[in-house]
Amino acid sequence: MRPDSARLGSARLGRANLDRLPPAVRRPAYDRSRVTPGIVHLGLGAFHRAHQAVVIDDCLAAGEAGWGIIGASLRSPDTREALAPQDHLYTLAVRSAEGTEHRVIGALLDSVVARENPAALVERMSDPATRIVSLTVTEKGYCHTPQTGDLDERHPDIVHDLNTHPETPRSAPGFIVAALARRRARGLPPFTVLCCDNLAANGHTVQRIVTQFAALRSKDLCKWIADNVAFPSTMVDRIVPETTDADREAVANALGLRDAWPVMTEPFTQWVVEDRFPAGRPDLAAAGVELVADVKPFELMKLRLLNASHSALAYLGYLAGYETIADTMRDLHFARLAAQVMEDAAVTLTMPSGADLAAYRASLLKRFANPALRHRTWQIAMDGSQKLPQRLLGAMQDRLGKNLPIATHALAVAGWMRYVTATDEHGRAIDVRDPLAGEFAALAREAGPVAERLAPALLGVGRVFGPLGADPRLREAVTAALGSLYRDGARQAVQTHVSA
Ligand code: CS2
Repeated sequence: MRPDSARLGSARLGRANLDRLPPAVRRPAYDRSRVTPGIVHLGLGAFHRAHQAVVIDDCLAAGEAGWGIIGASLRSPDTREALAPQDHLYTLAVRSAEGTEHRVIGALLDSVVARENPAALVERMSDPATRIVSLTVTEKGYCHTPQTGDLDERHPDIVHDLNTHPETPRSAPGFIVAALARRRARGLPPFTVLCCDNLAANGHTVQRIVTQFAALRSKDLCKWIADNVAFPSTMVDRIVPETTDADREAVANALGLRDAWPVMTEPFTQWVVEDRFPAGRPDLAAAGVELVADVKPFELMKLRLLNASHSALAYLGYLAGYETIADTMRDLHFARLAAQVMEDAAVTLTMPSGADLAAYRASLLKRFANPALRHRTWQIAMDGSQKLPQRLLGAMQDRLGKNLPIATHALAVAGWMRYVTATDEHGRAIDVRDPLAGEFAALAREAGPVAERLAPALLGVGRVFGPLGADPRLREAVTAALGSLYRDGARQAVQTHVSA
């Protein structure tokens, strides 16, 4: 037993002991027993709990008692097991150089594990009270090809859901279509589908995936969905590192109670949403959400400035031996590289009206450098095959269209290539997490550590690069950058690049 747990005993955060919390800890400012569910959220990870659920907590505090959240984990029971014994209450710890603020969130009312009981989730989504189904299932959770935005009909979960288990699915598109079909059969209006993942044009993309899936089940259902279901696009932004045991200890010390799964985040939070909710919505604007007619400029700004430079720092920083983004940013050459990725991407963007590019970029650099946030480069490096197109490749294509150089983005892509070889600069294994990791490792084995062979081999993976992979200018730039990584190592290659 750790000394802290001994001191704190086994008292666990829960409904019964909310008033034992120290005064500095904020708690739900409403009567939770009066709150009823209005939202089903798919993908009950830390990101949702540190972002949308906090906004909903504010809405509940403003008296909108009909918008509580039922959270669904698609696969793992871990979150339910951590949160059910504490009445689904959990702590949000907001960290900055100035210190940590703690707040207990009450918006999550219950949770389900889809894999254990898919029928119960479909039924919950089909309940007349469910008016919004929101999602944070990560890029790969949509079972699509990021390069084209189309449903991947050969994805094992899609095959499972379509061919044999339409009523007890596994995939996010499978659940949405099963529940919409049931609502239609019962004469109920549909819910609004609210994608909160970092996909390009996320609402449109999910609409396309869902209607493609539905078309494979029934033409009529597909038409009903196309005519009746709203898929507003959203831009969500808050940095949420994985919770560690050290974080749990720190939160337990601040609360005087144990919380099995608190979430750690930064002070910054932003949510921009297209205002299309035919089935109703809480007063999101009163909770600080920006409701707009078109999210696209916000989305592109975030993907190409924040997420692109995040990925560049993650791959190259990891290779250089930095554990976190803040560590990477302390190396001024890497900080300059992040600024350069943003600068090069900026010329491909139409900024949202009213947005101040210089201030936005400065705030990103400051957020990345937040010393109190231990955001691991390894965490962000995950699932690159699903992230590269919307973060880096779109901007490269646009720059090539304007005959502008792409060396900075090429270095980031080369960093990804070097990373997915699964062996670091000291010959140690890298734990590469990516649905295509096996394919990348096989290509890397075949090519060997030779930029001229490895770069074209990986650029030939059509599901990631599409036709852009065949562009000779891209091939040349990426091969040169990968060559510098093999020759000099990531630290030196970044320094040389930013000093040129
Ligand atoms: C990160 C994002 O893990 C990643 O790929 O780039 O999760 C990033 O932290 C969020 O999009 C910030 O809003």
